[in-house]
Amino acid sequence: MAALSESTPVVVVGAGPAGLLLAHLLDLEGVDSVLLEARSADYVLSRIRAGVLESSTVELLDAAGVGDRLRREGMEHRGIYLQWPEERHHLDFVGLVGRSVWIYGQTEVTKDLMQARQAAGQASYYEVSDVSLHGLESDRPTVRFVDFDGVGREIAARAVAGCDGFHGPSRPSIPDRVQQIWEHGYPYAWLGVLADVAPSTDELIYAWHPDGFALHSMRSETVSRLYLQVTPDDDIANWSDDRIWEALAARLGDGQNGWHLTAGPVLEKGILPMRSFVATPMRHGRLFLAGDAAHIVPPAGAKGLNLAAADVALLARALVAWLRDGRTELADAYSDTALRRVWRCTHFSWWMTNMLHRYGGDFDAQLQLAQLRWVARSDAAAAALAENYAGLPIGY
Ligand code: FAS
Ligand code: PHB
Repeated sequence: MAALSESTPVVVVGAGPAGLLLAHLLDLEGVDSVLLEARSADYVLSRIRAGVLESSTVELLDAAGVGDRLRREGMEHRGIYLQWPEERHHLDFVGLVGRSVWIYGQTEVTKDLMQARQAAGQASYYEVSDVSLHGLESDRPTVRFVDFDGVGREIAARAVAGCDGFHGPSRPSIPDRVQQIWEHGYPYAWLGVLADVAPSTDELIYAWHPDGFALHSMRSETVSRLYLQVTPDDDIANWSDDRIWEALAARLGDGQNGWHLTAGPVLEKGILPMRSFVATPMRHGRLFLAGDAAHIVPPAGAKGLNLAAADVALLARALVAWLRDGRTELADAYSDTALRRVWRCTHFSWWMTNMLHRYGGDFDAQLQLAQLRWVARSDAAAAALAENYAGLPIGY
């Protein structure tokens, strides 16, 4: 049976933060889109992912009219703590570079954007399958898929936005002859826990320790998010809640200068692999990639979600200029412009990861400690970290 067909200016594949934010930014400028998502909305909302928003991301969400709840329920942080045995130093981002960061879960950002999508009344298909992209090198690309009811559909568009994450169909739709892949693996992973206990710190603690890295983050005044460095092949079954809290206490310096880590019920735990990955170019014909579909960064720099937001801020401007106003220069420059920030954030995330995770021998450890002392004691070095962490201006 022939597929039901329709057309729209932009098909957005993927309803993660990149796809939802792009569709919303386009809608604000009067550019219609159809959003396709393989999972149910509830499933997308149930995923525990990022939690730190750069100031540029917060400004973007504000400007897009979806920042109110963030401002009400999010937590503004002036900076972070860097920790190693016997030492903990606060880096005051506001003092160093005049920019703060906000703690507001990716789940909450996604919820706000889904509500905005609903309010906009634009077409969204959840729980689709067999998504395939066609005619990307023509001026009338199409996306085929099977909808929730099992009906085959085909949507013709002027542009396709691949916001379908690392495992989506968009990036692989770019021919190998055009695409270049840059990849770097890490000999460790993160064990992450979500715990129903008030954070034991007012701002995030990044800790270097001989046993491995640890991070004390949070989601609210009552829910903590914490991470431990583990080996990539480790199994979560090896980690009882007690063992997790013992390791966190040791690595975060429980008892140091009277500070104590308060343990609590573990709501969710899992092991997160780690890699740096960049696919270039981020545009091929009428296909534009954004977010994890084009790049993956290790989470130590808290860049994943923020880089996705920066991509779609650029892409929305480019598509509006082209599809509504007939000007193609921003769309033609999209890949090069976005990749400038992508490589900056890829470098920063690699640098934070290498500085804070145990690997190699004692000489490597001494180099890491020398680097940490430098960042903690040199305003110039601290400002460089702060500038990258708090977020470079969109369009950097
Ligand atoms: P996403 O992966 O969020 O969204 C892509 C969407 O496309 C998904 O909803 C997917 O279901 C959909 N899709 C896939 N295939 C499809 C198809 N065939 N058809 C239709 N839709 C399809 N960053 C941090 O800073 N801190 C963290 O702690 C952190 N934790 C993370 C944990 C995990 C397990 C992962 C994977 C990432 C984590 N990140 C973290 C990074 C994360 O925040 C990403 O950078 C962010 O989700 C990127 O957003 P998107 O590009 O929208 O991709
Ligand atoms: C988180 O809160 O999930 C988080 C915070 C900072 C990171 C990574 C993850 O660097």
